[in-house]
Amino acid sequence: MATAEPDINPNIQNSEEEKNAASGQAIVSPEDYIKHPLQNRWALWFFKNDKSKTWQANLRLVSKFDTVEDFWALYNHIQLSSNLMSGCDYSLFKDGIEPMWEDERNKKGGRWLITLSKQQRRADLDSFWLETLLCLVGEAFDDHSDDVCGAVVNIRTKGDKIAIWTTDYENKDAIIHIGQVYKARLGLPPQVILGYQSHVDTATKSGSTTKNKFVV
Ligand code: MGP
Repeated sequence: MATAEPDINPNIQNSEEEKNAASGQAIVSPEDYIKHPLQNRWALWFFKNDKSKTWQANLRLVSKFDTVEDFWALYNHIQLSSNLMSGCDYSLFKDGIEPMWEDERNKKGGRWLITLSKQQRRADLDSFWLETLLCLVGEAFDDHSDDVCGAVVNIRTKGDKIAIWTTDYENKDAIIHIGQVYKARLGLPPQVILGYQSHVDTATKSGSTTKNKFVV
């Protein structure tokens, strides 16, 4: 009578592995050669402040990636933010969104802004920026990750800045969730207050500060 028992007699039926070993072929599992896909394709941009050019002309696309491996290859290849000259920026945005207020997905949007003291360039800048990148590529904001457009680090003598840009300053639930998760991921204590500002307000501000639409 036929049974459902597998034939486990090694003398009768060699496994694929044994057959390959006998024929000298290497065993390669798909894990070894298939890169790990990210949910989104991302584009890294670099801004270098050349005062003879317009703001937009100073912005350059560096590279795009959509796998974990290609993210690390790019990250390990480029300078740390703390080594950039003052006036430079890195921006990481979803493919198809330009890292500027004018883009369709940014023009009604805003940003959670981290302002760093001069001392924090040495202490926190690189780790905060890496954590920001990991929040983006790892889609850390649950159902609200779709609201994320990208992130920017500004290297400035007066104090560096890091921000996560979201698509709509009226999407309160998404903005608050993103702000709370981001603050926790950076390990910021409760007494540090993060502010969210619309790009419209930033672009039209008259003084040195822009009013916060939300805080966490
Ligand atoms: P910035 O580089 O974001 O900050 O904007 P910075 O250098 O710290 O200056 P501050 O004003 O915040 O103290 C500097 C200037 O770059 C802005 O005033 C704009 O002229 C220009 N700029 C910045 N962004 C993000 C944009 C943008 O998205 N579009 C355009 N057209 N200009 C921008």
